[in-house]
Amino acid sequence: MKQKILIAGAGGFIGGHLVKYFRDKGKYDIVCADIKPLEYWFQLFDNNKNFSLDLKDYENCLKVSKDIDYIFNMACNMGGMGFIENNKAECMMSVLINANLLRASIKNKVKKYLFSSSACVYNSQKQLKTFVPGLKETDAYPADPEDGYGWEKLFSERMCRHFYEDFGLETRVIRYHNVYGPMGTFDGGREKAPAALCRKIIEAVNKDKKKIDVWGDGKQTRSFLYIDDCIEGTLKVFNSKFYEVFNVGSEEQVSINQMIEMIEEIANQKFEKNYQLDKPKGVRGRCSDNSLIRSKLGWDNKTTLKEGLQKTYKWIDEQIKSGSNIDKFTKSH
Ligand code: GKE
Repeated sequence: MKQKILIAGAGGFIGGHLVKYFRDKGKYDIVCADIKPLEYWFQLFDNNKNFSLDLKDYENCLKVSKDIDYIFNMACNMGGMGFIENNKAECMMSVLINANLLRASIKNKVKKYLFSSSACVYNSQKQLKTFVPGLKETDAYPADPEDGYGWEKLFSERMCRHFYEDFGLETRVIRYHNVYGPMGTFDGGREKAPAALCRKIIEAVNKDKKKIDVWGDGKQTRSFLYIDDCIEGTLKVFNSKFYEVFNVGSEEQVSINQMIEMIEEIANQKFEKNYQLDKPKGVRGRCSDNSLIRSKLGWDNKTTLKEGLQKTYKWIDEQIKSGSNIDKFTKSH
């Protein structure tokens, strides 16, 4: 009997890559679920069971988790700063997905459940300066996370812990730090900084423009995790024996200006910057500290930001040039 895996949020960025990973292994029955209509899924494979439905609904959670061994819950209503800052209530509604999938996991005797949390749970007071020390897992408390989205993630992390302690469900929790790469959104309002800035520079090159828009003053910092490293880290945590939370991120902290310089090198062209101080900026500085996952699981980020940006830039450039089928990556669904 093949093991049966449910990927919730299979139509999204990390979910789509996870589906591909398991499909390439060839030894699993894969059930995929996402609220988006199938034509908008970033990666769609015919030989899986694909459900377009709303996992905020308990009955739908029961349906897709029937006879499932393992759940990867990547489903949530999210995006980059431009989305989460302006859609706090929508972001918080994702708590229903996690609550109902956890309940259904108990009912359907699921063996293990992974929840995708975020660096947005970290205490904002630790992220007031540029180039902050890396955030350790303990830095989420005392709680003062990103408003809306971050509170939902922190609450759902906590629910996973108590479903383990009270009901014995094996839960795993990962705090992802700004994951980027090919097959993700790059326009339309949900895009994050790496894809957005690659797209802006590609468009400037194509239209022979000399200036690009940048949100904030460009001095704010982040660390960005390439999707291949993200998938590897996800599997490490999932297959481990630990139900405590782990960072899965990069320790390569850069300012947005430094990231733009890397993209300019890839494009082989420099641009003037129009700094838009009224746009969503989020925290001033953020970076992962990987000490815990390095020491307990032997995982670390491998891809440099420059390497990851090269691949992302190339992919976005190809999408824009071909122009076919790009609605799903450029419109907010
Ligand atoms: N999205 C975007 N688009 N951000 C830009 C742009 C642009 O054109 N230009 C500059 N930025 C700046 C933003 O103002 C912000 O300060 C920084 O880049 C990073 O923005 P982001 O990639 O949209 O998102 P954040 O890192 O602030 O937050 C994200 O964190 C993740 C976890 O680390 C969240 O939106 C979640 O997507 C996620 O949980």
